[in-house]
Amino acid sequence: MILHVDGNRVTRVSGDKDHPASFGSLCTKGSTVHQTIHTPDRLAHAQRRAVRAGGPFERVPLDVATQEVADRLRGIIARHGPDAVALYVSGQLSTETQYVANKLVKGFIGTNNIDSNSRLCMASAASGYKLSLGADGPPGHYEDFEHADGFLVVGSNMADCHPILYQRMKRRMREAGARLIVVDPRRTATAAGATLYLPVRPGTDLALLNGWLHLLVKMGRVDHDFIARHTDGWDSMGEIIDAYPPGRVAEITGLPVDDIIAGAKILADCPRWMSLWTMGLNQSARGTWNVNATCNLHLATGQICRPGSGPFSLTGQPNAMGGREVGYMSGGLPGFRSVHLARDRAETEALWQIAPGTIRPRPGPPAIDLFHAMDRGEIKALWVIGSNPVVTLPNGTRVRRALERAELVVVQDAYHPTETSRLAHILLPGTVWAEAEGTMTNSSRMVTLMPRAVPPPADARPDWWIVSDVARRMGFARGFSYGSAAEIHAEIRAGSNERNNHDLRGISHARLAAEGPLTWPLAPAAGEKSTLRRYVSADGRVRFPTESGRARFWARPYVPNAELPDDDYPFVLMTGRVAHQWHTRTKTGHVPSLNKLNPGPFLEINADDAVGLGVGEGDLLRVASRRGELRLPARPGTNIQPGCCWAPMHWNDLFAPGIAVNQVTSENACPESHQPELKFCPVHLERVPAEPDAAQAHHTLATS
Ligand SMILES: Nc1nc2c(c(=O)[nH]1)N[C@H]1C(S)=C(S)[C@@H](COP(=O)(O)OP(=O)(O)OC[C@H]3O[C@@H](n4cnc5c(=O)[nH]c(N)nc54)[C@H](O)[C@@H]3O)O[C@H]1N2
Ligand SMILES: Nc1nc2c(c(=O)[nH]1)N[C@H]1C(S)=C(S)[C@@H](COP(=O)(O)OP(=O)(O)OC[C@H]3O[C@@H](n4cnc5c(=O)[nH]c(N)nc54)[C@H](O)[C@@H]3O)O[C@H]1N2
Ligand SMILES: [Mo]
Repeated sequence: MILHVDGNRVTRVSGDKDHPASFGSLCTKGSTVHQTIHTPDRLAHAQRRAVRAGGPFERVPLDVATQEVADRLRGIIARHGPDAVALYVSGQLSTETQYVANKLVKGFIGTNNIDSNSRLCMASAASGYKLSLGADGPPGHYEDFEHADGFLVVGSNMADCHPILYQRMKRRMREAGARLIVVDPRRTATAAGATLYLPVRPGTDLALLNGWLHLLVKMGRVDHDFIARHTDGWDSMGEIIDAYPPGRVAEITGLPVDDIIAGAKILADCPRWMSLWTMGLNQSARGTWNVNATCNLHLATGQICRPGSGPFSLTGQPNAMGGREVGYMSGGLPGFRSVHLARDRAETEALWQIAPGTIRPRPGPPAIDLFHAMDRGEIKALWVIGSNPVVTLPNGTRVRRALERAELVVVQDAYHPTETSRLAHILLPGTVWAEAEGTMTNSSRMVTLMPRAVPPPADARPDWWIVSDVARRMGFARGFSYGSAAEIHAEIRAGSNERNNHDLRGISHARLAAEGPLTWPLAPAAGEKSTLRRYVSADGRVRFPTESGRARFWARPYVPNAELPDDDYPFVLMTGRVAHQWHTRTKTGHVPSLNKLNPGPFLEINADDAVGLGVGEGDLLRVASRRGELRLPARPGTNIQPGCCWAPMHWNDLFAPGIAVNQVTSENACPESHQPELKFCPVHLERVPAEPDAAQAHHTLATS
């Protein structure tokens, strides 16, 4: 992206034709992003308040605020131990910020209480990849889009959420006749362009994926040579393969037998195909299993480790990959290392120059449990950086209560108010991406250096700088005396981990500034080229980063969702995104052209169900689950199957009261990844009279 700057302001942005991932394309949110930098609600100063419940914030100098944060954290640690403190961070921060936050918590405070919003997003992909292939991260590259003959898109609305990649896929379909299968309970904009669209029942993808394995075996499309040379566990798959004939899969998924077979035929006929998925698979109580079952299909057919193939999870947030690399979830350490492994802990202790045995061997609580521990009073201080958990974690009432009970809540954001910053004691003013130097990594392992284009407003400072400043004031000057993001990056580079194929040695800020984006693994030698496919060497040898060097099959049966619809809660609510809004709208809420395109909340329901409920377009529906309720205007239509409804996650308490979808969602989570089931929530629907307040919801954020 190229920024056009006039004085201290970004006045316009345009696509960068030379960028090797976007080739100059921008989506609507990208082309308007300059309108989100200089807004009236930018948090430009630190603020604090003594009495939290409704008390006023007062502006304080940044060094007074960071000193107070340091002192109060130290006080809480002295009284209650390090496990009384927690950080909750974000895939929207630079890798350098994610790295120093993790280092402060796991290396210096001495707890593993740090988790990130990736827990709600990519955790299942991460744990699924680790189990199936040996390491986190997609094995292939965006370049594979230009070699594939087929695309299997499961639980991903790419047209709205990854529009640039969607265009890339459509081009391949136009130019090379590539075919597209879309599996989604809603006929989305992505489904509209499909060769074959499969309106699966929510939560039943595992049966379909296993059913396709069954059919591919029957069709003789299994690559026995690849299985024998590069995988373990095929012997254990017999029962699963036998158990999912098309008739049974049809019963579970609600799909016609012929369509299930047609899907298998497309996969069987395509010489090279990739699978692409996002939250429809990850945000499930069986998220990890969904990912394993997807990998099984690729391993069984040898559709991996060669151009145009492979399982490819599309990353949600701009830098969730960077965060996964530096281990910013509760069990991670830099270089895709893990707190579970003694060798990984020892290497990280050496990198951080701290005493052997400092890093604790047990992961801290994953996001949902972290807020439970706060609710129980065990965690007393929380520092949130770049996230809005009050409205993005499931069962929001409980999250809010946990924050209200905490002794200290610090929120480091670029805007105020947000639903979360309203509950803080201390606000720290972070920068947005155009105001600070730092790197981000995309799903293709391509690292881009974001230069500083404009100075931050008033007291706002780069997030890595604020974290390091608090760390120094806590007494950890030795580990946090960084003068620049480049210095932090040099340390990250020193933590490269070749066992996980994570080689950053050829990547530095200087080289990124001179040459543009670079892809890891990249060895330091001059002229060295990055490997596009991770587990294949230049001479074509395949080796997965497991003990045996082989990938692994996992038999993953279909299991029904934990909380199923019943007489009291007969509908299934799914939640997600629309094309022109971003998450909780702290940025997109400022852009009139985007708000014109997607002006407000709604509940999509099937037209026949709307008749049964007696509602028409815009009529208000009460949506109640076992945990809470909200009110949304109905949008009847035929794109969603009967018995299901769908609401966007974007409009929350700041827009209008009683509309935040996570008031009703459940905390049921995948046992392996701890990612919650945000895509499946049984609800009761009922027509209620229109409320004047809700109808007149304000379209811009309040600034008090
Ligand atoms: N416009 C826009 N783009 C974004 C974002 C944004 O906020 N706005 N956020 C970014 C982030 S962080 C993320 S994680 C991605 C998310 O990108 P996506 O995952 O593509 O978006 P979602 O709308 O969350 O969900 C995708 C689809 O999953 C389907 N689904 C629900 N349940 C099931 C199921 O059981 N099986 C299957 N197969 N499908 C199911 C839904 O109908 C929905 O169409 O988007 C990124 N891009
Ligand atoms: N029901 C339901 N809930 C969901 C989902 C769903 O599909 N359905 N999706 C989940 C997913 S995939 C995700 S990724 C999460 C997202 O959840 P969140 O991360 O909580 O949502 P955001 O609105 O992106 O919050 C980011 C915050 O960081 C601030 N910010 C932005 N840039 C910067 C910066 O550079 N520095 C600092 N300090 N702050 C910054 C923004 O102003 C905003 O307040 O939501 C999850 N919740
Ligand atoms: Mo996400």
